[in-house]
Amino acid sequence: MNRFEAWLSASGAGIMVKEFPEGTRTAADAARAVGCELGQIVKSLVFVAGGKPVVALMSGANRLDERRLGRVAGTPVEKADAEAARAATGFSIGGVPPFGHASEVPVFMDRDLLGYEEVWAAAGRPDSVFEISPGRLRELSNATVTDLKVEGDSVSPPGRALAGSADLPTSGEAKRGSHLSR
Ligand code: 5CA
Repeated sequence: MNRFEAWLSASGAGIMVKEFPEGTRTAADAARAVGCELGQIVKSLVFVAGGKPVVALMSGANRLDERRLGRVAGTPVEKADAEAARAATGFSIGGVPPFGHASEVPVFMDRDLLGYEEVWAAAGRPDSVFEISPGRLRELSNATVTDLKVEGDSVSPPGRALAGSADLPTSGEAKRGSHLSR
């Protein structure tokens, strides 16, 4: 039992951890293993804001806009390196859970996660995840729900939802004059 599983059983939250030998290290790996939408995977991303760690829970379909996180955190943020992420949460990247951290870390949550009935988050290891409703996720992580994504990510305009969506560049990477602009 890892420290997160110990936290879960002590919490009495009744959450079941599922292990996937094929690995759930990245959001794409986790979505493939679980057989859910990428957007249902919760990325627990560790940042440093004014020297203090903060965690952002992002839908797997979205990229985090660091300026937005900085605005809600009250000071500019930068990505924590692997050691800082581990020091703050007690877990290694690829398995950082959304709550049950080693220290009191403020948590911010991507509003888009509320659009799913159930989501899946890392359970302390790169091969384990658990299913939870976004409302319960918000409660247990004591998260502030806010808009954190790079605008233009994940939501396909009507009529474009399927055709060619795999080729769509994410907004920050969209090139002027790409084949997509008509
Ligand atoms: N288990 C999966 C799905 S729940 C998971 O933990 N995904 S994750 O997105 O929350 O964690 C991987 C993230 O860690 C990457 O998106 C990236 O933002 C971050 N990361 C990966 N490598 C590094 C690194 N060397 N230093 C800092 N951050 C990193």
